[in-house]
Amino acid sequence: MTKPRKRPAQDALQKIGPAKEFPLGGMIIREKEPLNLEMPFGSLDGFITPVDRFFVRSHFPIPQIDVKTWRLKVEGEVERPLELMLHELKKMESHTIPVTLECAGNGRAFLAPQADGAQWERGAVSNAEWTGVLLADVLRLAGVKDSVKEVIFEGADSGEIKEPPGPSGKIHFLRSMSLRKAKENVLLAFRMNGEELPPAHGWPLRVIVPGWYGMASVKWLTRIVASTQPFSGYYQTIEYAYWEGGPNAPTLVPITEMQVKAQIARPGFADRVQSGSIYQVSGAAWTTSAEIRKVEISTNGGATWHNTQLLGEPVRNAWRLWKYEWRVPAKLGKVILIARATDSEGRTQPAGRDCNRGSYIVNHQIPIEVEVR
Ligand SMILES: Nc1nc2c(c(=O)[nH]1)N[C@H]1C(S)=C(S)[C@@H](COP(=O)(O)O)O[C@H]1N2
Ligand SMILES: [Mo]
Repeated sequence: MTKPRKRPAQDALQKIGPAKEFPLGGMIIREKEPLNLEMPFGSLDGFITPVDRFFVRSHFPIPQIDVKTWRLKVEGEVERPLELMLHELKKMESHTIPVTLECAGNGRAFLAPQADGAQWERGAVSNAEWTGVLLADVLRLAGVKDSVKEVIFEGADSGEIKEPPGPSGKIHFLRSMSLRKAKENVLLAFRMNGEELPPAHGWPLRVIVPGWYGMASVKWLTRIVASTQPFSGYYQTIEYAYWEGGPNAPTLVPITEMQVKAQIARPGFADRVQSGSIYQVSGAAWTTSAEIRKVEISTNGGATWHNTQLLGEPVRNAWRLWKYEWRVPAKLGKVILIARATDSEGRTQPAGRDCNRGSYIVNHQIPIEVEVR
């Protein structure tokens, strides 16, 4: 019997090594080293994004990890510091949950004036089913002390920050969250869509923070530190933070929760649609710790809106697919489509951009212009 051939893009994600060896079929390549791949969002065809189409966001090269020597360290203000091996984690009670990850820079390419950073369009968002252990269970094993305020996560990947202001020398990718959030629903995942976690997505172990932008879901996890102090590392302040007005002056706040958003998958920018036909407009919508209540669509640039049909069942912190049967006008010319989502907390996607968000959290309504012909 011949071995089934894997699809090329999947092979790419399974390999560790110089990115130039990767066949990157099907994905939009934003950067090869470090590897940054965008999901072709127009290919959205189901609730779960296949591993070979799930976007990849990395700041440093994929680290080489030997699972025999790899350990998850849990240290800092804990009663019992731990060094866990992968098979020990796999013996603990496991949980499987679908979670949508969106990079906080998704949609950056639509900002004007143009913002610095990877020019993500619609595809730095994907949805997978993650399997792992609850962070809360690991923290309980270690015995977190009462004085602890934050939990810090460190990835094995490292590199130099070339653009100022950054510290000199190599740094790792670290992020933190409050102890309260850490005990909520955070997963330490070793499987993705039922497969072994691929190297590009954090093998052998990654954090999955449901409802938060992707940067919180630290990949290639090696260390968890329980701390009594707020953490203000590079990826928590200089990057992945925004300005929020305060009583005295605006202060830098780390990015956390995803904001309500709908994206149109089809049609795409500058697509041609047949005059007088029925076109099935489709896409996905997501929010944080709530359900998507409605997704509306305008086919006349925002003048009037129609409800779309929400598909499947609501799943917290995973996207909801939607569709709309559009009676394409007979008149030829350009048409502007806009989608907007509202969640069960009454939050609606804003029409305009909030400038305090810098080059992150792009959730305002994005018009898609198509041509009727
Ligand atoms: N160790 C480590 N974890 C990381 C990153 C990274 O560069 N290094 N990138 C973060 C960012 S910005 C995002 S959006 C998600 C992307 O996860 P994915 O590549 O599995 O899609 O991983 C996060 N975790
Ligand atoms: Mo990100």
